Order: sequence, then C-alpha cells, then structure tokens
Amino acid sequence: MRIEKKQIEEVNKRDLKSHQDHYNFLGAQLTNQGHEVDEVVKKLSQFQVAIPSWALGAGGTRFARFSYYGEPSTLGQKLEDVGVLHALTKTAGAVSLHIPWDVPEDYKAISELASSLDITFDAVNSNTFQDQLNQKESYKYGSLGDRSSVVREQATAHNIDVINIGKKLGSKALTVWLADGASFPGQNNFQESLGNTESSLKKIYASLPQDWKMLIEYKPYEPNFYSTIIQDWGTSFMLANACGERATTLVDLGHHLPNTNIEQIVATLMYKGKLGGFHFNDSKYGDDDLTVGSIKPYALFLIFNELVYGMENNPKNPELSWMIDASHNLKDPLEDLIQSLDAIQEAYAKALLIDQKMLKEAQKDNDVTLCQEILQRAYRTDVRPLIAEARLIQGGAINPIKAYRNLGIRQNLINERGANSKASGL
Ligand SMILES: [Mn+2]
Repeated sequence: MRIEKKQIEEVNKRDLKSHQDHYNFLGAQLTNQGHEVDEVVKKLSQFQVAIPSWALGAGGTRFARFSYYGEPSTLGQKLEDVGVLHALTKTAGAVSLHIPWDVPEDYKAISELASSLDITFDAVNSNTFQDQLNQKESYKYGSLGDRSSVVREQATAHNIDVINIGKKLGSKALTVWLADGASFPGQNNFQESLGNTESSLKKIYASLPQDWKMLIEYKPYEPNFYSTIIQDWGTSFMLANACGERATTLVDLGHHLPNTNIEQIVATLMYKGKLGGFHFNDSKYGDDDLTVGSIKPYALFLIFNELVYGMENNPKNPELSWMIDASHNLKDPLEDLIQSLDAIQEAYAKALLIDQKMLKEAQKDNDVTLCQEILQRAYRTDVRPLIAEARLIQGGAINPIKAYRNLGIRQNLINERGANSKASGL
C-alpha cells in the first residue's frame, strides 16, 4: 500500500480554491498583526512527530480487544502504514519501534523500505513490563528495580540489546518506561527499589552511544496501583541527573494525576536542559491514551507555549523526540492518528502566534488582563488554513481525513492483508 503523489493532487483539486481563499484571508490578517506567515508555515512543515509501531492496530482495554480490519501484521506493513500517514500529512516522518515486537528480520530491507517512504527511526522502546516467550526470569514483581539481581541483570541486558538494534537502524534514543512498583503497602522497600532502579539505569547509560539520548519516562500509577518507582518528573529528573548529561526526562501527557500543571513541568525541565522527549495523547481521568486534543485542547496549547518558548530561548535543552502515544479502541487507528497529528499542528501553530514581545511588555506592566488576552487571541485564531498550507506545499493533503476516505485506504488495506490480520503489540 503506497499513496502516489498524483492521487493526493487529484483529491486536493476539489478543495484547492476554497483553501486558497481561506489561506489568503487569514494570511492578510496575520500579516497585519505583524506575523511572518511564511515563517510560521515553514516551522509547521518542519515539525515531525514519530508514530509508535503499536498504535497502528486496535488497542484494547483491560476488558477486551476489538480488532480493526486490515491491521499491519509485519514490521514492513507497519512502516507502510506510517508511510500512508506521512504521505497524507507530511508530519509523520518517523517511526518509534518497540522491542521485542518489532525486531527486524532483514535490517537492510527494513531500512530501505523506511527510506523509500521518507521515514526515519526515532527512539527505540524497551519492554520489561511483560514476559516474553522463553524468558528465564519473570518481570511479575519488577524489572530494573526488582529486588533480585538476576532479574535486574536480565532487564538491563534487554535494554542494551534494544540499543544495539536501534543502532543498526539509525535510531538515536532509547526510551525506558518501567511498570515497576507495588500494588500494596509493604510490598517493596521504597529506598531499595529506587536504588536498584538507579544502578540499573546507570549500567544501561554506560552502553549508550555518544550521540544517543536516554529518555526516562515517568507515570504515577498503573499497572501498579499503590506506588510506581518512577512516579513523577522529579524522580525521572533525579535519575537522569544521576546517569549523566545524555539522560533526560520524557513527558507523556497521560502520565499525570488529574489537573497537574504539565506546562509548568515542561518549563522547569527545559530550564534545566533536561526535557528530552514528549509523548502526545489526551486524557480525562488517567492514562486514557485518547486522541490528542480531543479532551483538553487549551491545556495542549499552553504546553506548546512553553515548548515554543523553550525551543526558541533555551539552547541548553536538547532537541526533543516527539511521539504520539495513543491507543484506539473504536476508531480506525490511522484516522485517529491523522486527527492527533492535526491537533498537534494546531496547538503548535497557535503557540507560534502568541505575540511574545507584547506579552513580555504586559507582564512587565503587571497587566494580567492583557496577558490573558494575548494568549487567548492566539488560541482563538482558526489556524487550519496554515496547517493545510504547510501540508500542501510539501505535497500532502489539504484535508487528510477526507483524502484517506476518498482514496479508500482502509478498504485497500483489507483487500491486501485480509480482514483478520492483527498487529503485534498490546
Ligand atoms: Mn508514553
């Protein structure tokens, strides 16, 4: 399955006039307000977000998994799906692999396929939250933080294997997320668990290539419900500092307790040059893994405000790894990912429209009302023509969901792969 450029051009024809009218109107307005519209569009077209290999099939809940037809069942098919997303949106130019679900059989073939689709390999993810077939030690009670040194060694060796696999594909980062924790008080000794985790991470870090980052993800609860060893940004930050310069914190939007001020966490980490990666999704109650921007788009905008400020003003922070980390139970996974990519671009575009100079002045004058007005003026701008323009100039679709449907992509995938094909993963 591969979308040809002329197929997209054909679909775009129908919307071209209307798009141009909207874009010209908005462009003139923004130019009058002092914005450099071409610059904003250029930034939008450069912003690439990695698609995780596990988001291409239907996810599940604790209760059931309802599969989606025509899911990719091989790594090659997963890359083709990312290729579809990238062809339509031009913002999904990377894939994030999960090991052991995505170990390539033929590295050369996989690398060639990825580059023919204009896709690079972003962070590789290790997995010590479940046991693999024929695995010697079980992760039932822990992995990198387990009280048994044999379990810790196995989990450490797995992470080093993942680095070696990523090296062969040109990846430059390892993401570590641990399920380690306790479901009941008294189950673990907190200080011992944290110490074990720290020393395991240091051993992995020692095997990290010089041009790689290690991304340490945190999460307050689940699958353990009483405590998680790396429960918050502070713990992740502390562990990253203990490991070294190339170890950083990864913020996953769903990994916070309700109402946490995530934008402030972003600012704090960037101030210290320690925000290394970002996982996009949305949530109402917990780690719900819903479509980006579907529940709290204003919070996403405020987060992007801090990201944009940090990227433009703080050279101390490393370049970030961006990824969508979502799961789909009801929607076509590819449609869901297109919606997420769109929401990310929308929040980014709006953040780029905040008049930083005027905001600084208003802050200096303690004009709180004006500060809020400046943010909300940017937020209330309908930026969709800018995003469509960014896609269009790169050969993408003006309206990717519409193009996806008009081109009958899912039906094509079902014809190719069959109705019953299933994606590996959760
Ligand atoms: Mn995540």
